[in-house]
Amino acid sequence: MSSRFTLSALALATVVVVASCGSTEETPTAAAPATTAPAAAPATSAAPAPAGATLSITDPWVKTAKEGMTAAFGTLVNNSAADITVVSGTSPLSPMIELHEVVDQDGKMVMQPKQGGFVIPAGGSHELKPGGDHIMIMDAKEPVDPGAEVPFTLTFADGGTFEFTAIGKDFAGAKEDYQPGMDMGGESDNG
Ligand SMILES: [Cu+2]
Repeated sequence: MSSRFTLSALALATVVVVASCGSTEETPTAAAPATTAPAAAPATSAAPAPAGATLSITDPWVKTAKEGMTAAFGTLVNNSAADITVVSGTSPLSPMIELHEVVDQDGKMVMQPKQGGFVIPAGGSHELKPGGDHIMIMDAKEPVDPGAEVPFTLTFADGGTFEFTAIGKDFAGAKEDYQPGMDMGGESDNG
């Protein structure tokens, strides 16, 4: 009896989380297991739910830019019981999207592709922020204005995907991190 209540509460909580993010997130409708949830599923066996249905992002935004390099940020939230690894991303804004980290290289902060991608722990979150991990847009084909809506698709290690829309936002701090002249970790292209 009590386990049923727990399951119902969990299912409800999941629905609420997805609904609350509806304005910024496109939830895939494929493979929604809600209508066929087994009533007596043992709580210990964590079924491999489709990752796309269990990841969400809080406050997704992309730094405004005229063209060229910029980056997208937000907090990835894993609502599932298994780690989620994001291995790549795409956006109509640019043919070249990379997952970057910022590291201290001899006292100088440089960004570089993050080996293994972004890992969002089960039930946890992973913050993408200026000066830290970010979704790198290498070659924006059009300007990102304040308030612009930029769609992104993230792909997981298991092949699942997650789509969200980031909003264009001015950002003054850490400007040097995202300028074309920045040291890209070995690739010297100083003008
Ligand atoms: Cu970068």
